[in-house]
Amino acid sequence: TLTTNDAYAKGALVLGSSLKQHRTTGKLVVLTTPQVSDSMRKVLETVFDEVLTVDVLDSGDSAHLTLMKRPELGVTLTKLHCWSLTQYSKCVFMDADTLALTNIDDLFEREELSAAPDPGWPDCFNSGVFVFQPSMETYSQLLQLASEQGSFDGGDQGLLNTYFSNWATTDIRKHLPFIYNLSSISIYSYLPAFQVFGANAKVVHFLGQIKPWNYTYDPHTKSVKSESHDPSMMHPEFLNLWWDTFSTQILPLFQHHGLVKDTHSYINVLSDLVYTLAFSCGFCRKEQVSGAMSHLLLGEVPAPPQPSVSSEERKERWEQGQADYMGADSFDNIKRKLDTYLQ
Ligand SMILES: *[C@@H]1O[C@H](CO)[C@@H](O)[C@H](O)[C@H]1NC(C)=O
Ligand SMILES: *[C@@H]1O[C@H](CO)[C@@H](O)[C@H](O)[C@H]1NC(C)=O
Ligand SMILES: [Mn+2]
Repeated sequence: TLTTNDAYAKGALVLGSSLKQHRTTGKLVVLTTPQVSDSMRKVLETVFDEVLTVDVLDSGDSAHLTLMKRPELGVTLTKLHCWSLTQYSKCVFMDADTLALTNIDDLFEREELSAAPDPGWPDCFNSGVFVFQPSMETYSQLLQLASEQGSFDGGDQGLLNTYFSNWATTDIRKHLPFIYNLSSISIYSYLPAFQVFGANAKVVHFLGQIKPWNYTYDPHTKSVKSESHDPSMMHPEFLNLWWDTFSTQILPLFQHHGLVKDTHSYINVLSDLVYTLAFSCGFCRKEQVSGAMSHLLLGEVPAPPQPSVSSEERKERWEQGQADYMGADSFDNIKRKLDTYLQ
């Protein structure tokens, strides 16, 4: 897989952890760019066998020259580096926003280039999951194509579909079943099919702008919080599974590597304060406080609201036990206020 920042690294960690949970016999390799922080890199090293840094700007090879001509292809060129992993005879690339639901080692029986059809244009393959064979020759041909023609969609999928242009017609064995790239979108665009075939899904791909790590998760109910009109909520079980994997397998690694240690002890102090305050006003149960803690811990706090009532009114409501938990009196705002005192 590939990650270009710390947010996608969370996805990569959950993906790697899901593959291990399903006992893959393959080695796990993640390509990273220099934007990934050192502490995140340490956590990646505990899940992946190899954590490689790819800096297209620094590489001084034809990838760098291509980038000079076509700066829009930055991430695409990084991804192409997977063809240079010639220490391996065959690989499966998986986007960092995918999750394995079962063992998928049978993919290694397929030949380059095997991929699932793209639901948007089924004669193109989707480049989120594909089987390939590392080769410096293919790598340099891909780079040459990139510099001469660019990519028709500006990304790797357009470029790869141009290079492997006979994918749709020459060998049906290179068509991975759609269940290897079950896009979360298909769940609602073709619900009857999902109800029949969804249970066989092997890989789920969280498409779109909002990724699993953008949701807020409640560890007590083991479910993500979301607007009811959010289409992903029709089948939240995949999102909940992603978060369950993240909170049980990955979060302890973050704590172990000090990524959340400071925040954690800080939250403990603050939560005691808030709990004391809340308790003395008699309106808040411990659960509500810990709910707020998990928001903070996972970095998903609601946007600070604009105060619509005067400070006096707020104080009055607070004292009457009518705190605006999700708004003006959210944990985040309380923390911000306490920060100003602590500083
Ligand atoms: C899966 O399909 C989506 C389109 O629905 C595509 O954007 C994505 O890259 C594909 N991913 C995989 C894993 O093939
Ligand atoms: C999702 O979260 C990442 C960082 O955690 C952020 O950079 C990105 O803008 C968020 N995306 C959306 C659509 O909220
Ligand atoms: Mn993706």
